[in-house]
Amino acid sequence: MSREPTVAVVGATGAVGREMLKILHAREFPAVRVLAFASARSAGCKIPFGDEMLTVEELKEDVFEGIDIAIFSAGGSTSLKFSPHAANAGCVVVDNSSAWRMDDRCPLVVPEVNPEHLEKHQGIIANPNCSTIQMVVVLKPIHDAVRIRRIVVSTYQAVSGTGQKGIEELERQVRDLFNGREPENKVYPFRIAFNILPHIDVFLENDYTKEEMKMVNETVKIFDDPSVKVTATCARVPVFYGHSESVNVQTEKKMTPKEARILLSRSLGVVVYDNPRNNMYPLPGMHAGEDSAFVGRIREDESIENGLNMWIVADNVRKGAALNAVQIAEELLTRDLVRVPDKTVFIQ
Ligand code: NAP
Ligand code: 3JN
Repeated sequence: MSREPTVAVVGATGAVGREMLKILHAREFPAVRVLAFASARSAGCKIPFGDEMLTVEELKEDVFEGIDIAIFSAGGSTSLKFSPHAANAGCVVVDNSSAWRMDDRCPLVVPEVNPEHLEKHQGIIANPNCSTIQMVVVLKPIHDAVRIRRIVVSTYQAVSGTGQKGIEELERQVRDLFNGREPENKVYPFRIAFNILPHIDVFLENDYTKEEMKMVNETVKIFDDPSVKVTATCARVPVFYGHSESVNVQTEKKMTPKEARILLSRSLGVVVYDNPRNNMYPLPGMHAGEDSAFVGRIREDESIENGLNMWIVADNVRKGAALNAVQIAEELLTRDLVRVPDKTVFIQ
């Protein structure tokens, strides 16, 4: 587009929305104006955007006129209700929820992995789940080189994945335990402080959780390759920021750990941090606040042919959500795709 866009952040008062505003400012996103929207509860509140304070406006169906890009992070039901109105007003939506991820009309994009999928967007673009994003950034170069047949992943996810309320629950429970009080479980079904819960999002018919099936289905869509088989176990751990993942892959052709380190050290968005003899491996407590996916503990799976094990860590609120969404908006600008080709696709 020939002029700088007007950008809206929807869900601007939330954990992800606030991070989006920080990232838009820090990366000097070329916006002529940035607007903040949330629910009626927050209308009139002020939130920081660089040195400015933005006044939060109530999200309504008719607010999108004149807005070029809306980055949504306000949950699935809000997105299902409001994104079609945005697209119908000619505003391109980048949505952080799961609402549109598996919809064939919506590209599901990680800019380092499949930016070309943006070319066919019809007004709504989906940002993958945080656990999927950090895994595919690391695995796509391996898939391109030696074809991944199967992925077995176990996650260790921070409480910030549950938003502000998850962060507050862990803080409160730790304080209560140290003060001899019985902690209350308001957000998770069991105590999260000094515990691990193998349960993220709701359980489905097949006894997997929805979070686990998001990882399975989103990975196949992003790789555009149904031959890749994925199985996942997702757990919540008492960490504030940074998701960790133990990932095992079986590939068609062999790749040694040394070859994987060389390949990944040249890959976009990936930092290889792998020197176990000197206690160098990625840690959520070390890499929170950073933009890359960090990979270490790369080693051969000696129990199978052509197997690799690795440990991947990334800041779930940044690369897992806010940063990836802002990078999608940047890529839309670079590719001159800030336009809605058919405004009636989502509203008939
Ligand atoms: P959060 O801290 O609870 O914030 C929720 C935000 O949504 C708030 O700004 C809230 O506004 C707003 N909101 C809620 N209902 C709304 C409505 N009816 N109209 C307008 N705004 C509304 O949650 P979060 O951690 O930031 O996450 C927000 C969403 O982002 C999640 O629900 C999820 O869909 C997505 N997310 C995605 C990933 C990922 O893996 N990519 C990771 C985390 C989150 P008020 O302050 O006014 O209530
Ligand atoms: O729990 C995590 O670590 C990530 C959570 C993501 C999330 C939280 C609430 C709703 C999502 C998501 O992005 O998949 C959703 C959603 O389904 O939109």
